[in-house]
Amino acid sequence: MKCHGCGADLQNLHQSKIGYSEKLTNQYCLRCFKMKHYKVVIPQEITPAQFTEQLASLLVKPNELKHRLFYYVIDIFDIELSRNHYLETLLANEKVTILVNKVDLMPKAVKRLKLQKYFQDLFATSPLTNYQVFLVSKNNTNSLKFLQKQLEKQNTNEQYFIGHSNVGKSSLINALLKQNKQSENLVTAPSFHTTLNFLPVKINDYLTIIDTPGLNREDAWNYYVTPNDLKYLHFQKELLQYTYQIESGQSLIIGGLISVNFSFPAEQKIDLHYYAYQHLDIHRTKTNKSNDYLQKHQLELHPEPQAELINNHFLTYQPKIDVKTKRFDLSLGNLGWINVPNIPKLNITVSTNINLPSRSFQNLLTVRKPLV
Ligand SMILES: Nc1nc2c(ncn2[C@@H]2O[C@H](COP(=O)(O)OP(=O)(O)OP(=O)(O)O)[C@@H](O)[C@H]2O)c(=O)[nH]1
Ligand SMILES: [Mg+2]
Repeated sequence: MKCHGCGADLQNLHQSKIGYSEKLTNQYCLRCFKMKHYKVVIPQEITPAQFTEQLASLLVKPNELKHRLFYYVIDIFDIELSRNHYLETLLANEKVTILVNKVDLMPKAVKRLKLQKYFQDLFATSPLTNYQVFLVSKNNTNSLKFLQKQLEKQNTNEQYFIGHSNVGKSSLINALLKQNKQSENLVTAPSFHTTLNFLPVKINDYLTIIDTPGLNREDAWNYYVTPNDLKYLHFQKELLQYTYQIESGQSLIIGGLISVNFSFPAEQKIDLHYYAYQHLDIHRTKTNKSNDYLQKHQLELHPEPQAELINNHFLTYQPKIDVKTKRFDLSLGNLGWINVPNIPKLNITVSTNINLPSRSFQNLLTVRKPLV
């Protein structure tokens, strides 16, 4: 028997291992039962490499007799970090539907067609050769109806929802269950590695979808914030656009995590648009005071870093502005993104006193063409 929440094989021998349940006839393992009913985050001892292997072995062994389809889910609020380039290489010759999830977070004024084109272009430089893009959200009925139609058209029970952990694979399948008046069995959470095994889910008489464990994310803000503040990284409210007129030598401090510092030839001010969660703490200060401010207040700001990860020294990274568009986005993963004018001699640095590998810090910051 598999747990209906996470797909793990139920076992009643080892309480600390995956799939433990007192009775093998239970619908849920103990972990899922607690996560579902008490909304607590329960990390599970897992070896994420196994998930990748499991998925890789499925992908490298093409079964010509079977008609398999892959739905590669990414998170519109965390585009760069929710992509998995290894997975894209494995999928290169498969027919792939890219589900750009969580579009409910985008401001209503943003044209859906424009977003569609953005992702179509973005994936043109990926290894994928046969793909289509759908914009979806567990909170958007129209997108779910459209998705269900597409899924039902395929005459196969081998349709896999795959991708990184936390992009919302199980949430989308739950939303399809709800649309079909079934109970939303799958367990979902703002923490990583909720689904632990492949799990076929019957949506209706014509449609079964296979949920899969999310691939491991090497770099994510989730690893550095207090568990209680994961809600600042995963939320259900439309993003707000904050506009700042910034002078050279000013910084924006974001949560208790980073300071983004701007410098450019004096005299002028620049307009920045920050797209962020409405409850995120953003504070403007002079760059020469920003480190002091962060150190002094960081345990009062949200998202709050884990206290034991705070260092005495600051790590600074200067993202390379390598796009030619008039404006660009400095994407900060699921802390949102700052839309900046691409003026000559603009210098942006980002500092943190969180103890994180400098490679990870770089990966958490991306310069890209403007999303909106
Ligand atoms: N705003 C918004 N949040 C979403 C959406 N879909 C999922 N989420 C949130 O994203 C987080 C992760 O969702 P899950 O469904 O558990 O993600 P998953 O891909 O199944 O993760 P794993 O099981 O670890 O692979 C949860 O906090 C969800 O509430 C969406 O369409 N919109
Ligand atoms: Mg899941």
